[in-house]
Amino acid sequence: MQEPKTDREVNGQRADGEGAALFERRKRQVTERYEALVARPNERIEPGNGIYDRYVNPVLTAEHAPPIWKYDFDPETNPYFSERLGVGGAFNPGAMYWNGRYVLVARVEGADRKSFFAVAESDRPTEGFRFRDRPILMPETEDPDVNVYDMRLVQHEDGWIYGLFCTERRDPAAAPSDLSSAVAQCGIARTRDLERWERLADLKTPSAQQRNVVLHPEFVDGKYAFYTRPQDGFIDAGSGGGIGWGLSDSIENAVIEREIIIEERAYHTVKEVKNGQGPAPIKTDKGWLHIAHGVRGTAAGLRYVLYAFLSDLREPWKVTHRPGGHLLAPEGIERVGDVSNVLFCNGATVNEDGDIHIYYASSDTRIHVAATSVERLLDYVLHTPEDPLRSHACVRQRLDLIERNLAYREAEQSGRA
Ligand code: M1P
Repeated sequence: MQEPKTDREVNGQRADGEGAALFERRKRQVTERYEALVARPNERIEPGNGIYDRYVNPVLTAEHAPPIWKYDFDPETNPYFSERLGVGGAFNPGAMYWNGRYVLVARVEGADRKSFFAVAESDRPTEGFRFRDRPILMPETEDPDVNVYDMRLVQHEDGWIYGLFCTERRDPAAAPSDLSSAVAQCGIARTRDLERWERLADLKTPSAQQRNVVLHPEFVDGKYAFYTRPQDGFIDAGSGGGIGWGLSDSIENAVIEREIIIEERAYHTVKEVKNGQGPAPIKTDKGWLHIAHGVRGTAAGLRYVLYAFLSDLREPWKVTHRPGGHLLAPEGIERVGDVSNVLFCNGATVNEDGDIHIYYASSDTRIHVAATSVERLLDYVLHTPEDPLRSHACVRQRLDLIERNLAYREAEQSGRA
């Protein structure tokens, strides 16, 4: 059968079956392309930097959204097999190693700019992620969210899996002509199976707005403990000096009365403008391993990188090691997307072998993975020197490394090493 070439042909020929041929052809092409993408193997990029290994392909993108989320599969109502509900991005996922599988709860963004959450899983950490058939229909509170995003998944010692996320609503104090001002707060939901979610009250804190709030996985002094990121406005952290910490008696109606800053912003560093806790910290015998994002201003706009730090095992609000500079910064294609020059991470997994997979998103568009281990990240945070905050001191720090290497090389050459 000859395939119709023009829209008029399709409309005119639907009755004799040629329009149906075009529908079937497009459906087949779209489905095959989707299945090939989901099955695509991934490859480690060698030699890496010794701290972690990047992978060639993103693990989850807008194209991983199943065709049934986007297309109407009925030829009567969709003769061209056209997209009806587009998807523009899949990024900033919460992550969890759960029952031997790698689980991501991605922030999926529709073409209408609204984000929603969806579970994607694989039995391999670096490839094979497939979304479940249905995204999460997150229950609302009495004050409905306009937008929800950036879930931090935490398996808490109380037995629940919590999802803490940003809930965004229009600023009720905004003038009628101001259609941009928003208020960000922390939404809280819990589940046992990632299917049925119970929505709890939004977190209350002394700060005007909150984003990047993370639940600590263990009780502290018998209370629920939170990493916060107080901010004056929706974008501007303002007097919100960095990553905060607070305790709440209850999780059903979580209230932080006293919020302290435990990880401050600092002039001329990667966290000059703002910062935020990434995933829940990873417990190790040397302390809690944290991955965070730091933001600085440039002539080209904000630049988001990831950095790491270690906090005390018994007093997790006390930071003990602050390696200088970034852990991961946008490279190559990662630098380009809906909001360019951004790496963001709110999900990492640890398996029974101590392998860590950092699921980071680039430029608010797609999700990548970096593979490392508890040992390697601990080595990084324990042995990377702090940012000495001045060029002169940075050169001294580097000269110290160079001198030790030159001495080592000399010893090696003379057979003493
Ligand atoms: O666009 C970059 C990031 O901006 C926000 O992060 P922060 O509150 O730290 O500025 C969030 O909206 C995040 O989702 C986004 O990736």
